[in-house]
Amino acid sequence: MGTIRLTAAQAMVKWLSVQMTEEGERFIEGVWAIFGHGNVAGLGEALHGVKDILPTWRGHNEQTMAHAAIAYAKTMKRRRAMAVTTSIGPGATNVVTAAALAHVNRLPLLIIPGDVFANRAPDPVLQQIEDFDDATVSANDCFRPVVRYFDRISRPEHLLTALPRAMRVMTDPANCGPVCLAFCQDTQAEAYDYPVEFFVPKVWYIRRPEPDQRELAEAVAAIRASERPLIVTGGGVIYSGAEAALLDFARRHNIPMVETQAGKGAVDWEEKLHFGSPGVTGTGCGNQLAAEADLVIGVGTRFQDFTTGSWTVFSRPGRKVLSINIHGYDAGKRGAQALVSDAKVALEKISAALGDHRFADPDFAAREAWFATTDGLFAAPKGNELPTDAQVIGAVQRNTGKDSVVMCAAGTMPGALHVLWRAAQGGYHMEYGFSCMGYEIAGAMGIKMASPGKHVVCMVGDGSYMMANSELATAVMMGIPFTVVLTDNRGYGCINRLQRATGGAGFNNLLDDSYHVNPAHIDFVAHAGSMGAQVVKVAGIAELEAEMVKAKTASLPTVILIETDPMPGTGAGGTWWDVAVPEVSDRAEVRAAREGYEAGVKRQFLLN
Ligand SMILES: Cc1ncc(C[n+]2csc(CCOP(=O)(O)OP(=O)(O)O)c2C)c(N)n1
Ligand SMILES: [Mg+2]
Repeated sequence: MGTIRLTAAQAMVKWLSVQMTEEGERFIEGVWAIFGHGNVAGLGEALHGVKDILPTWRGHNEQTMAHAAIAYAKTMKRRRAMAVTTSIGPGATNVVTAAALAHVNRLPLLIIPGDVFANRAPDPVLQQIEDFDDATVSANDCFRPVVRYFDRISRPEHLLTALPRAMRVMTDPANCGPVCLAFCQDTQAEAYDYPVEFFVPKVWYIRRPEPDQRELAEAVAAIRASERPLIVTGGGVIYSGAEAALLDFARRHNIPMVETQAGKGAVDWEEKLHFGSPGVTGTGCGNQLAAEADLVIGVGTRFQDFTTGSWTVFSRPGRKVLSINIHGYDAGKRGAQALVSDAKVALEKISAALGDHRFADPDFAAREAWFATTDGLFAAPKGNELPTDAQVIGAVQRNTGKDSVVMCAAGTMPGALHVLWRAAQGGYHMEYGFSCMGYEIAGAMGIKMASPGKHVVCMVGDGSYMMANSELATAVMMGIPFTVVLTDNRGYGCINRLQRATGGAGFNNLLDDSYHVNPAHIDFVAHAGSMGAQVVKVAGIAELEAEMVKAKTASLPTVILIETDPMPGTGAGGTWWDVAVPEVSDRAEVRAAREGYEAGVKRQFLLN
């Protein structure tokens, strides 16, 4: 077929623009870019050349551009992704946090930071860190522990091996995660005669690994031998597209389900066998089932400490854990019985083998009682007191339908939403693997890009808003509307409560408890408004409800600001969480908290 002479940067974007999904779409939807000397001349020129095929978008912060890309990929169930390109130095290291976020959440993200000169001619180039002892180290080496594939492109022909490897990782259901192709600045601009067949369009199928026969038979036997199994639904169910298979499985065999943060929304909350969530942010009825289960069937879950109450909630003596997971790393955790497989295939095969085997009814009355409790928590305050987070959630819940997606990442809201939010199928997006403050605004933008037909509702605390909000201006500029419910409780409310629960004095969390010369006053209305968003401050729950309705049809991002009480927690559900309390302290409160802590530690199962 011959060759085509292109710069390495031109070859990279040409190749990316023909990597396709089974549905006939480009796998890389577009490229977020902030240019600097490390990428403007090489990659920048190349992106301009393909801008009508592979779009480039300009953000305001490399980390949050990557958050938008990650939220997009999560919403697309990992079937499509976005790229982020940065200059060398600070632009690149700004993405390290986001790379870690994508890594822990097992989400695809293509990171293309500029890198130092391969030929070393101008060394040290602006922003080169200069390792005294290792000439091959650059700032981009920070990515190594937080990406699933790292490569440094220091010759144009490296792309012939690096790019297919990058795509393989991003489309591999077991090893899926972020990829970093650190692109030397001079190499980007260097021409090479690439084989023409390198650019033939390629379709990337996401495989569905079948279970091993022996592991499958043993899983079926374990389920048959149990009396009170409980399904723990993780995010893997959603990535596998196993939602319907799971529902069939649960209904056919009458097995109750609880959902992790990543798994929430796999099954509509109205399903009778759906008992909410387990663990630290678990529902009362879900944790009751967790305590009684003799077999915990994890499906696509990492068994993170919030799910397991730091390994205290599955407390029935002799109970077993069966972990159905696409990766052996998760399937074998804590001595669990492993079934390494795609979730959908595994559930279908187990169900076929179980035939008409049915379990006794779970305690449906406990489920009803739970929803009655949360109705009470959702009710608006009677007097003039500041609303709680639960009351804000109630108001948002009453004014959003099954076509909405509620999203969040850090603060009080993730826990409160996990335990209280009644999610329609596909209506919940929580980044609770890294729980990264500052994911919210950019993440909401990414979700809306992936699902323009949905009403995206971003719940964000004042602390997380202050950490990263500038993509609000990007969303305005790109005409991407979503609703931001900004709860201002004047500080890091959840950590203040955690501090007090561990015996600490209120210190350095709420604004008023922190060192200050002048009392903090942040004018969020002016702040968000200055970026072009529609902003309204509401006086209470009734006004919040009215503004939620208006925001749904807005063509601009809308920020609804509401002042809330930092002190109340969720008010129901939950379990112990392992947060180490000091063993010695002058404070009596700490000593008392330590006693409670030691009692909790005694309940932990270190091995299944
Ligand atoms: C980047 C980052 N830094 C620190 C934390 C630890 N952390 C978790 S929640 C939180 C405070 C969140 O405050 P805010 O967004 O106002 O929520 P609130 O609990 O007050 O509703 C902090 C500091 C984190 N999750 N992410
Ligand atoms: Mg706050």
